[in-house]
Amino acid sequence: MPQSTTRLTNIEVAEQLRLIGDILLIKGENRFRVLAFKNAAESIENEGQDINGIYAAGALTKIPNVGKGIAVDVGQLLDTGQIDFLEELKKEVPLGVVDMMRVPDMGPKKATRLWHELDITSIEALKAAAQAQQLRPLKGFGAKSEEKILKGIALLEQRQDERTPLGVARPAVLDLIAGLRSSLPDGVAVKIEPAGSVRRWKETIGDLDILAVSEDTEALRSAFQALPQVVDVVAAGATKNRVRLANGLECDLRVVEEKHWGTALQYFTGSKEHNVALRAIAQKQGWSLNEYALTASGRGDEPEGEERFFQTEAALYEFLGMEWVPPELREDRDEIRAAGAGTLPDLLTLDDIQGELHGHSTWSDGTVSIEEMAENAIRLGYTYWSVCDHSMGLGIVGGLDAERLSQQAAEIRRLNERWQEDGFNFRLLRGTELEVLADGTLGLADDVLADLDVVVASIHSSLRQERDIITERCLTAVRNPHVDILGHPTGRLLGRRPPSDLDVERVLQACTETGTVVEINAHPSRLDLNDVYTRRAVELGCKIAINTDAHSLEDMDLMTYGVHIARRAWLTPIDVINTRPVDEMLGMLKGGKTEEL
Ligand code: DGT
Ligand code: CA
Ligand code: CA
Ligand code: ZN
Repeated sequence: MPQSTTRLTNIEVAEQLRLIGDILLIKGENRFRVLAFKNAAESIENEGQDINGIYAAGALTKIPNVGKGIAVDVGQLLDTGQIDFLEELKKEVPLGVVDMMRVPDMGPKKATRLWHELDITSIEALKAAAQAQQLRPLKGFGAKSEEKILKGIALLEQRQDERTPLGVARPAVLDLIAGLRSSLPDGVAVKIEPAGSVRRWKETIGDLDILAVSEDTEALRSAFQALPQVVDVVAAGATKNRVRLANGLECDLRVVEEKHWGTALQYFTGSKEHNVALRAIAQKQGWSLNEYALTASGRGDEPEGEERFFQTEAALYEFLGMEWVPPELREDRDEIRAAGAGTLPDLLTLDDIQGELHGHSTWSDGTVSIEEMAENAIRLGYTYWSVCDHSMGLGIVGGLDAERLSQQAAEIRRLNERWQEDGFNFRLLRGTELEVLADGTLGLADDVLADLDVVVASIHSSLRQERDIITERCLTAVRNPHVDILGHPTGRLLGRRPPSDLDVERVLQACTETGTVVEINAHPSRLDLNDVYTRRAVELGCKIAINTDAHSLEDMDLMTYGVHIARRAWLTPIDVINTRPVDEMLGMLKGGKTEEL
C-alpha cells in the first residue's frame, strides 16, 4: 500500500471533503450529495480520535455520516495523499472560484457567474475587479454589490481567529482524559480533570488544560505523550507537559500533589480575570494566593509564611468567605461580589430541560424521520418536541410550503394519537423554521402560521446586509404576531462566519416588547445568542428557549452546550421556557396558543 509522506490530521481530511462538497455545489449538483460530504467533514473534524488510527482499525464507517463511498475516498486520501474523484473535479472548477465562496454572501451562483461571465477565478481578481468597478455591468450586480464584496473581502482578511470552537475542544479533552484513564494501571492517576476555558465552557478555546494528581508522575507523563491523538511533544517538565494533537490543538497537563488539589484546580480553571479578583480578596484578608496554597502575608492574624491547603475548591472559597462559584461564572462579571454576598443564582441544569422547540426531519434537511427524532426525544426524557422544518424561501434546502406543511400535520397527528393511546406523556408540536427573506418578507403567509404551535423565525441568507437593513428585517419578523421565537439571531458560525451586523440591543428590546422568545441555539457551531447577549436579554425581560436545531439524532445530545451557555449567562430555570411542561410553555408563547390535538 503506497504511503503518503505526511500524516494528515482530521482537520485536513475534513477540508478535502468540504472542498468536494463546495465544488459539487458550484457544479449545481444534488443538495443531498453536497450535504453528504459536508456532514462527513463535520463529523471527522469533531471526532476525537486520530483519523489515521480509525482507518487502520478499519472503522471509518463507524464515524457518524461517513458512509461506504466517503470512507473509500478518505482511505485513498490517507494512503496516497489525494482523492482521484477530487482531482477530476479540480480540472472542472478552478479552486479560486471555490475560494470566492468564502467571501461573506457570495454563494455558488454568484461565484459561478463571475467566473463564467468575467473570468474571475480568485479572491484577488475579485477584489481588483470590484475596485475597478467592473462588476456593475453584470445583470443583478451594482455599485452596492461591489461595495459589499469589498467589505466582505476585508472581513475575510481580518478574520484571523485562531481559537477553536468549544464543540471541537471539549470532546477532544474528554477523549484525552478517557484515554489516560484506560492506559494507566489502577491507582496511578488519582484525579484527572479538565481545567481552563473548557471547564468554564467558554465558546472558543485557546488550548486544552488538564490537571492531575498522580502517585507516579513519570508513568502519567509517558502515558500522556503516548496517547494516539498526540503528534508532537512541545514541552516535557516535572509538573508541566504540553503536547500537540492531530486536530491541531495543544494541551497542557499539570500534575500536582493531592494536598494542593483544591487550590490548583481553582487556579488552572481561571479565568485569569477571576483569579486576579480572587487574589485581591485573599490579600485583603492577609493571604497571598497561588496555585498551591494560601500563604499568610504577615499583615493578618497568622504569622508570615503560614500555609493553608485545600482539598476542594469549595473549601478554598469558603475559607475566603464565599460560596463556591460554578466555573461557568468565573469571568469577573460580578460573580465574586455575589459569591461573597451569598447571592449566586441557582443555575439551570440539563435536567431542567423538558423539551425542544426547534428541530428538523427528512421533510427538509434533517437526516431522519419525525418519528425517529421524536423517539429519541422520548429517550432523552423530553415530553415534547417541536417539528420545525424549513419553510419556503431557503435556497439550498427544499423548504415546506403550506401544502406540504398540511401533509406533515397529518403525520404528526397520527404519531401524537398513537402516543396518546399508548399512554405516553409525549407530544409533537407542529412548527416551522420560518425563513426571513432578504427583503423582510416571511417564507409563509400569516394564515398558515396561525395554524402552527411554534414558529421559529430565522435568517439564513444575505447575512452581510448593512446594520439598519438587517436589523429592520429582523424586527419585521419579531413584530409579526405569529412569530414565537427568534432563531439563532446573529447567524454566526464559530470560526467560519462572523455574526451579522445586527443591532442586537434593539432587537432584544423589541423581543421584550412583543413577547418574542429568543433562542440560544445550542449547536456548538452556533452558540447563538452567546452568553453576554443572553444575559442582556434576560436583564431586559426576554424569555429564552434553548434548542439544538437538531438535524440528526446525535445533534440532540448537544443540548448541554446550550445549557452551559445559559449558565454562563447566569440563567435559572425560570428564564427558560422549555423547562416548563408543554401547556405552560405554549401559554408563554406570543399567541398563548394551547390548541388541542
Ligand atoms: P484559553 O486557553 O485561551 O481558552 O483560556 P484559559 O482560561 O484556558 O487560559 P490558559 O490556558 O492560558 O490558562 C489556564 C488557566 O490557568 C487560566 O484560566 C488561569 C490560569 N492562569 C494561567 N496563566 C495565568 C496568569 O498569568 N495569572 C493567573 N492569575 N492565572 C493564570
Ligand atoms: Ca486553556
Ligand atoms: Ca493552557
Ligand atoms: Zn434550524
